[in-house]
Amino acid sequence: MIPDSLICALRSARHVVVFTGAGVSAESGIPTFRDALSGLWERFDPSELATPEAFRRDPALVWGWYEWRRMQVLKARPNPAHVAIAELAHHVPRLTLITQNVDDLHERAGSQGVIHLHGNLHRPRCFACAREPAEPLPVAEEPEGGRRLEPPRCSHCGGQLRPGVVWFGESLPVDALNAAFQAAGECDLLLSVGTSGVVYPAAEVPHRARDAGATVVHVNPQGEPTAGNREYLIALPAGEALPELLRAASGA
Ligand code: BV8
Ligand code: ZN
Repeated sequence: MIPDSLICALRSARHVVVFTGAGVSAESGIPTFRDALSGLWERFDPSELATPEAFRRDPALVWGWYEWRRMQVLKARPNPAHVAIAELAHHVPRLTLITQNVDDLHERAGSQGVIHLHGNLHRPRCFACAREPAEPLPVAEEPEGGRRLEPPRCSHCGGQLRPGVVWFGESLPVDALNAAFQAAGECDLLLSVGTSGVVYPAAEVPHRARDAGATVVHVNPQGEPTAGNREYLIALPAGEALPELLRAASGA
């Protein structure tokens, strides 16, 4: 299933980058970014709901969506893909994990130093003064399909809390993006796992690795056939493909 040339590239790589999107969490039961709009939010397009304008217009609708997603994450568990990625770090000289996801399943699988390009669900902050709440937020038991929820107030200035994610039209955290581009530019091999590659500038990461001469592997059941002799497509779910790639890298 994994071509010999790719096994060879995996075993000789000095620096591997793993770049993940919502597909890596799909087998944990977390809907992919496009599928996250069901229930109360099924009539919305993510790029109109995941925006500061949507939050200003209807904070309870947007906060309710993120709390519903946060509750789903808290109920979910890392799947074999998250676990294999965490284990892979012990079988290659250097591994940089970059994710577009706002869940913490990579960390819960044991990955360290995860670069979150789009923030994370567990770090809400005040929309007005940007301070984070002193206490972690309680988790409301969400009804099926979710509901509107008034955002809590900032204990410092009384402003509304917002999710700690990067919305459309907002800049990515500069340090995270620079670290991601730096790693992409110097790696020998990049595994792109479960992303549709449509949102920029994050989607540039695999392109920079390819342009810098790295081998690029796309793990995606609906992936596009690849061109070039250093690009591979493994059209399997991440939960199957990553343990295979780990076995190939570790020589097991
Ligand atoms: C910025 C956090 C400006 C929030 C997210 C026109 C052209 C180009 C760009 C633009 C444009 N108009 C506007 C833009 C910019 C815009 C953009 O790229 N828009 C897109 C829609 C065209 N980008 C931005 O606004 C960014 N900011 O540009 O700032 C700026 C510049 C300077 C100064 C000031 C401002 C900010 C974008 C960040 C948005 N936030 N997430 C939240 O989570 O709610 S994006 C979100 O969608 C994800 O984080 C991810 O990045 C993206 C796509 O999601 P994926 O992870 O790829 O998931 P998806 O569902 O799409 O696909 C899942 C894949 O998995 C599928 O391919 C599927 O086949 C596969 N899969 C399914 N199951 C499995 C699987 N794979 C493996 N195993 C399985 N089991
Ligand atoms: Zn505040």
